[in-house]
Amino acid sequence: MRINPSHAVRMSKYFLPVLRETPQEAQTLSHRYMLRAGMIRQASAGIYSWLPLGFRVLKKIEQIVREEQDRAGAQELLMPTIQPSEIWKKSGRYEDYGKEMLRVKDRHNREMLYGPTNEELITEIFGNDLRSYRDVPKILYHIQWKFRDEVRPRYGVMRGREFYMKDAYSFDISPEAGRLSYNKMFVSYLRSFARMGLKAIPMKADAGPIGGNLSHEFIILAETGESEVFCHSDYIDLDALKDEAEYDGDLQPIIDRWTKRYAATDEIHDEEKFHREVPVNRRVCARGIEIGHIFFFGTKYSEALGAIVDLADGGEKALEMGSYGIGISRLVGGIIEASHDANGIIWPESVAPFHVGLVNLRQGDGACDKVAESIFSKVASLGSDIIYDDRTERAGAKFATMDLIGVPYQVIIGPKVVERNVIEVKNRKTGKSEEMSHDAFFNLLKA
Ligand code: P5A
Repeated sequence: MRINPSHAVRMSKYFLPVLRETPQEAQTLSHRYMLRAGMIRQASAGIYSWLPLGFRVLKKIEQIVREEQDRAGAQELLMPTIQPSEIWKKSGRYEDYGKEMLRVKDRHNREMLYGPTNEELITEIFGNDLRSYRDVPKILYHIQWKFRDEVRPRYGVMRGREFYMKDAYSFDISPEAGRLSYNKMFVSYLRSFARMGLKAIPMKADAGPIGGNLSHEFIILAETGESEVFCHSDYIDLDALKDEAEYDGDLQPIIDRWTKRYAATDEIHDEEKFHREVPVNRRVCARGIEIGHIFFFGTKYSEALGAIVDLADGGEKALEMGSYGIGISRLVGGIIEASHDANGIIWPESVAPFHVGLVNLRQGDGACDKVAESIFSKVASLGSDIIYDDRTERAGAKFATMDLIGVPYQVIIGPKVVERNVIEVKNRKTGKSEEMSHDAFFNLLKA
């Protein structure tokens, strides 16, 4: 389900409303850069429109999450944003959710709500067509907008009222089987975040209003994070989990290894324990952003909403369930917090809106235009996403825009390089420029 095989756009025609001034209303760096780079615009407090550049990043993150969910054996479906109140009354959460829940009435005066999460609805859907123990295990997920009327929406998309979430739900016959599903999601989270270039630290967490007694948060460290994190410095420096996980094998050793690495972070919120147990020169007090949260809560919803199966021996059993969330829209801000410099965003290649930014320093010059056009179409034909700055702007303004929007490779065309039949390629991350032949660059892209 790729959005586009290759996306090739000309900046002169692209809707990219870049701001020169720093917007006053934004308190965090990611929020400022997202506004300045023309990625989002606020519609109302905590509610944003996603402009073309921001939308592309959102969709790339979504696709990584989707691929890793599918790989773990989860099945995608799509539930609506609007839900009936009845199922929430059955689970007892209609009152519990209080003012955070956006309640609406339809024309028949029926109570509806904009879903803040989907435990009730998925349990009802799955439960209605459930017959026997042979119908499980299953993990179902969707990627859908949520609404929570947060008291203090802030930091742009990081704590929004309307936000985009991947939420998965597991159904199993026993707590032990449920734990296997939990482990699959745990590993798929490690893989998803690693693919986005993030160091996500899993830590034990409170289940809060979702319920249950087994829960982990996935945290990335950032100055503007909302949670306080205390941990041992040895546990921060992780290398990404790459291809070691096979979902049909036993995942528990992988999880144990990861959580053991973070043994100190298991109680990461516990400041006292931290001061008692971690040596002074190993103490890291940091702030973190919660990008994912997983829960195992047993039969809380299956009992209330009737997700009950017949057993082989004639008995009945309410299914054991877990739920697993990733903040897709929050991740856009989170990745920027983790990867930027004073000039703007530095996108990891896997989520970059464009791989290549083509800068023509002499727009209108026949030779330069010709070379730029040929690179533009060649890059597109190789399947890479490219944005071509074909405006008649000053060089300085063009460079500033490319740096701000964070495109990993900038290809710079000017009379001097054109004469020598080479191109200049700047790596956004290292800031280093290099001259190379056209073919050398195309090979780099192919690799
Ligand atoms: C798990 C999936 C749940 O809602 N039910 C379904 C469970 N968990 S959660 O922790 O409350 O949310 C999951 C993730 O969603 C992101 N998130 C938000 N992102 C932006 N703005 C918000 N206001 C917001 N609230 C939650 C977080 O990444 C969280 O980990």
